[in-house]
Amino acid sequence: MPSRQDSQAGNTKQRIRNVLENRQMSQSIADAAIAAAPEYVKNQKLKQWVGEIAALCEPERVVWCDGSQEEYDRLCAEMVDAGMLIKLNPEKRKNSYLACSDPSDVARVEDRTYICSANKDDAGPTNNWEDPAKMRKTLNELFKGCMHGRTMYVIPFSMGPLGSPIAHIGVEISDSPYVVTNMRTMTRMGKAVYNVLCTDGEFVPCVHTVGAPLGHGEKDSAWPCNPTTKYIVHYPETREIWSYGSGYGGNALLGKKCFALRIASNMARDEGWLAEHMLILGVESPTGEKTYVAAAFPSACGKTNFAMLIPPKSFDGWKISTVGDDIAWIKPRKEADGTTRFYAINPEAGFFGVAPGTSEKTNYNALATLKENIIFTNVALTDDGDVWWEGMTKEAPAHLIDWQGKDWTPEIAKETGRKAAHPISRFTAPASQCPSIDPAWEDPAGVPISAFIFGGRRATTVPLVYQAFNWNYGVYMAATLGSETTAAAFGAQGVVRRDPFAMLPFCGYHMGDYFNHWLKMGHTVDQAPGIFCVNWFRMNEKGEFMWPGFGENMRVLKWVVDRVRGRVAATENALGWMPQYEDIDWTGSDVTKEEFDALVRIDAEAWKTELAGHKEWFDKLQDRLPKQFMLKRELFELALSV
Ligand code: SAT
Ligand code: MN
Repeated sequence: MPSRQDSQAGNTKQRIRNVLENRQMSQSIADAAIAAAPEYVKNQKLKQWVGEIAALCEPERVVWCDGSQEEYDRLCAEMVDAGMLIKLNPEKRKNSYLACSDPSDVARVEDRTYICSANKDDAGPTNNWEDPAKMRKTLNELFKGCMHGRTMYVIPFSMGPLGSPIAHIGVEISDSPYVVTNMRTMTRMGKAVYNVLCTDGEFVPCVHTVGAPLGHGEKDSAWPCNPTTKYIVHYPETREIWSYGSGYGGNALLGKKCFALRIASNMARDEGWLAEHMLILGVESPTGEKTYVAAAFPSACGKTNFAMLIPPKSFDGWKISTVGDDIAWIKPRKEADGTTRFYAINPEAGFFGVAPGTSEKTNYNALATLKENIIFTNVALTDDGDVWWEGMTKEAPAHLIDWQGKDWTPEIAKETGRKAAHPISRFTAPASQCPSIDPAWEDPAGVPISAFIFGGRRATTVPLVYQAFNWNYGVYMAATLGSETTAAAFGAQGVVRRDPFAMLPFCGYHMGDYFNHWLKMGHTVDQAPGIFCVNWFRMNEKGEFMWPGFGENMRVLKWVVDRVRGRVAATENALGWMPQYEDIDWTGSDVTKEEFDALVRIDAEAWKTELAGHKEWFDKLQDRLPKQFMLKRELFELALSV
């Protein structure tokens, strides 16, 4: 019988052997991953990182994506075979697919989203925080072997036109072919990125897994994800993103909210630029004069519609063009004449838009964008192999397969209230297919921004439009931007949620620091853009919208453009500068002076409540709030009481 000491020594030896074997196995997985890289991948840091992630996740194989049409078609065909995608009828919707997600994986998961800065205070009170060392330990355990039985894809992408001085590179590693195909539409993805990356270029590493390893011979599900464990993690100091457990939208397409907003907002603060949750549009006058504006709206405020607005018929010769529908990266740049202005790019290459409510009537351009090369997610399937969603047509088709794969008829809907499409079902569409796309949308230099617009959904209090007195007042206005919850999204109707700059879930650091950064950025340009607030959603006593919205918003937009061009009057009041009825172009409209006056009326009582709301909101950010905000709030109070 061996002694106790002998067996202890034996155990130790075995353990050492195991460690060495594991290390060897890890090394050979890493070597194989690196060996799979095409010869045009020259960046050593990238190769080493891919090797490390492969060793951790232990995928069955590694594929370095080239972004080609062949690759896209092959992956789609594989997903069709696996039951993950349905190919739509090519006569109705050429080269387009429908994906239906697991019902547990249908939206971004804000309560599982973390900003893991070294110092908790740097993440601020509006973000979830965890100690980075602790989070790394948690994730290391979760990611160990998480890609068993799956292919690990290496997805190189540029946020912004390749090589643009405003653009940045990321590389996403993912075990989801759905992510690869969506990233190809949403970003500039593929081989050409390696030319920019060269041998030692910088990139933001993004690691994603659906968190559903497969056992030997185990059949995959149609939408693999982890139903119980999800983490969307950002390390702002080291500019890393780690995402576990979800295959959906912003949780998984890491170039979008994770990189282009949460990580980029950190880069922007450190480097002196702005990474914003804004659309960018161009306004062209009949004389060909072009003015670009960037606008931020919280969700459910018609942001995509505004980005693709079609002016009313009476605005003959005026054109709106779309540069971006969701995100803007904005950097100050010195022009040849010595003046410094803000230039903006849309870092994305596609639209990941909400389908329900989109129709030829509400957004003709969006619908025209969706003719071909689209991936739909969670919409309904028609009997002739096309898609449908609530609000697409006035009459619903007589029969559909809903987003959960069940039979659906208008009668069933009436009885059960069951929607055919998920309320935030999506389309992934190439921006280039949008009829209103701006000719300069891919200009590496970006487009010059003349105005910022901020708008929320407010039934009362906030006027149709006003211009802030100056940059600092504008920053205050944007910092206190509020929007009322819609029943569909949050259960309770009419509660004002503060959504500063529409960035609440997307700012990757302390909101107070973010406001200070905006204040500072006003000084980096020679003439700061005008800042405007709009509200398309004011209601009368009967609960009816007072403003027609949609294309009619052009009337307000024209006033904004004329203001920054210095050719239209405005009247000063307690909030800022506001148009009188005669300052707006009403040709072809039946809005009366009385109606307009009601739309811009400032109700002092309502504003008292509003300012109390600002105080409550500021109290949360107290330690890092710009000092001048409290003063400004008091000045508003004084101005409103006279
Ligand atoms: O899912 S995304 O983050 O891409 C879109 C959204 O929720 O705003
Ligand atoms: Mn958005």
